[in-house]
Amino acid sequence: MIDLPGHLAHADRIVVFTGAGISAESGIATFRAPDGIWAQFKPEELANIDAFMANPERVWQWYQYRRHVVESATPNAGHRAIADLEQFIPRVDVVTQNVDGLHRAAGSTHVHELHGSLIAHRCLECGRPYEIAPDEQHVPQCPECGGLIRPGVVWFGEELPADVWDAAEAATRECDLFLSVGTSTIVYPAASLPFLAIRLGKYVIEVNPESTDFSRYADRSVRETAGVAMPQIAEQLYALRNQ
Ligand code: BJW
Ligand code: ZN
Repeated sequence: MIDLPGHLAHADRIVVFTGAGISAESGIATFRAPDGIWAQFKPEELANIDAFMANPERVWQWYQYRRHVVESATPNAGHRAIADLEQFIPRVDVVTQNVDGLHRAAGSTHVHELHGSLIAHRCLECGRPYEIAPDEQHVPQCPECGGLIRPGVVWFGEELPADVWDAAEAATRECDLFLSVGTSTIVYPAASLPFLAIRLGKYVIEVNPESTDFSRYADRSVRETAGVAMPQIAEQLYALRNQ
């Protein structure tokens, strides 16, 4: 059992900040593990605009493959425990770096997708959203301006969507408890949020089977997978509020 301090009985606003590790138990590979997405493909080769411009078809195929993986994945016990927090915590903001949509699929309602979505697409030229066909094998072109259609994710060197970032930062400033779950905490500006929470004196719990650059700053490090730890944390918070 994970013992949490009694003052968390009054945690009415919780931020759950997540990375690829929360979806590992749904069968979606993380990025930086030895068998992860980038063991074969380096981010600088695929997850940036230069790579797309140099070889749009190659980048498109890679995202097409990942979209298929995500479409057949379902939320795991970690996603579900986070969604269940809404049953007894007045406000739960999920700030995710993930592009797989599994937090919404699990039922979380305040989800801030910092790095966009694998399912959304837009025109590279005019920015209009574009609905892709289920099996779009080649890079489509925008019916309005002829521009190439790109995945709606945030690549290296690109700004995060300003409205999403502002909401994530505001939620961090206003929360009583900040959970950092399944992230290596190395990609910025997202990784600055747990550090901001610490600077503001929030209680911060990290859930990760491995230690990270952030671990020594966290008030509590839980060395477990999200699928094991999150249901226990949710259960503890429920017990604290109802004792
Ligand atoms: C488990 C588990 C289980 C396993 N349970 N846990 C210095 C040099 C060069 C660039 C920079 C620099 N400093 C800062 C930058 C900028 C750059 C950056 O941060 N680079 C760093 C790598 C150094 N950032 C950007 O470019 C960002 N934009 C920006 O800064 O804009 C301003 C600007 C604009 C113009 C010019 C200059 C500045 C944008 C970043 C976008 C990141 N996008 C990606 C790809 C998305 C699309 C796609 O999916 O293809 O987002 S990168 C990739 O990493 C993805 C993830 O969201 C992100 C974070 O990874 P995450 O989620 O932490 O995954 P992993 O794999 O790293 O970790 C998984 C963890 O889970 C591990 O710790 C495991 O132990 C754990 N785990 N199983 C719980 N069961
Ligand atoms: Zn267009």
